[in-house]
Amino acid sequence: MNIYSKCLVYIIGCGAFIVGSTSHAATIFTESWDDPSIIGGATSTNLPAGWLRFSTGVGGTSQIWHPESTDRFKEADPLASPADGDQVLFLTELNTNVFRMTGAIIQPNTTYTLSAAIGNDLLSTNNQYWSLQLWTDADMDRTFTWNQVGDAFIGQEFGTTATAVNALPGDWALNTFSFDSSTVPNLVGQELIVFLNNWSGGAASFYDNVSLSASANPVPLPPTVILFLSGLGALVAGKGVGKGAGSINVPTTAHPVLLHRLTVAQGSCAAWPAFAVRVAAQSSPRSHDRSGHYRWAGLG
Ligand SMILES: [Ca+2]
Ligand SMILES: [Ca+2]
Repeated sequence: MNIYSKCLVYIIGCGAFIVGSTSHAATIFTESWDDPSIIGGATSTNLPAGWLRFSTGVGGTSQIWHPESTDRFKEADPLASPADGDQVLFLTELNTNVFRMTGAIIQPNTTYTLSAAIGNDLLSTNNQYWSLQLWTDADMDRTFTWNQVGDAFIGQEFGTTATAVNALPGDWALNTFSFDSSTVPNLVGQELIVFLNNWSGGAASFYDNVSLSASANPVPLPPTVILFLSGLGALVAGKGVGKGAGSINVPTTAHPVLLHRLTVAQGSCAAWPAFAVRVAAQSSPRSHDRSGHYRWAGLG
């Protein structure tokens, strides 16, 4: 098999894998805290639609802020990426937080990703006590009632963990928390809740570009489809002379469009993509057996 044939088989084989594994993330919501708009330099306690307060620490605030000067962040009007727009969510003091009932009901075999730009401002001493949390409305009362009453904590990205990304002072960094519902199937059917917190007194947390998305987990192609695409690659590649053991049977009625009927003889390679390479290493069909199958003998 020349290098062209090998590449062709690999390309077709890879195509089979990509088709089988591609999924698209669907956005459930995004929040840039820019609506309603407030004047430069001002703060507002009016949260955007959909957001509610759960608790506010002593002396703390949960508010929208429109930084106009660059005393806290290096860029303002607009903010630097991965933040954007002019406004942010600003939380201060112990366990000051907001939550959002997402309306998203957890589906099976789906990965949910919560992401946000997290700011490290130039004036605060501690900006590392933020957290991106996912909960479910386990008691189904359509609001966030914490686990003391019955809602369920799924998990979080917390600012002091090793995987968290804390920006340099004056900058922003993107952080995410992902949850695969296939790992906790008992949560399927419950509503997702997004919870944003500032965990420590004397600390401040800045959030922008909060988003939640859902992506169906990849589903492997059925073996027959992989065989079809791999076998098609074998036919296109044609005259392989590579080494290989085993054989592959093809119905005598086979036509390239019917290659989904390919069956792998016992003992031949079944693992993909090795299978595709092995098939391509076979010669053109030489004979067929009594069961009506063409047979490519393994080549030495
Ligand atoms: Ca913003
Ligand atoms: Ca609840």
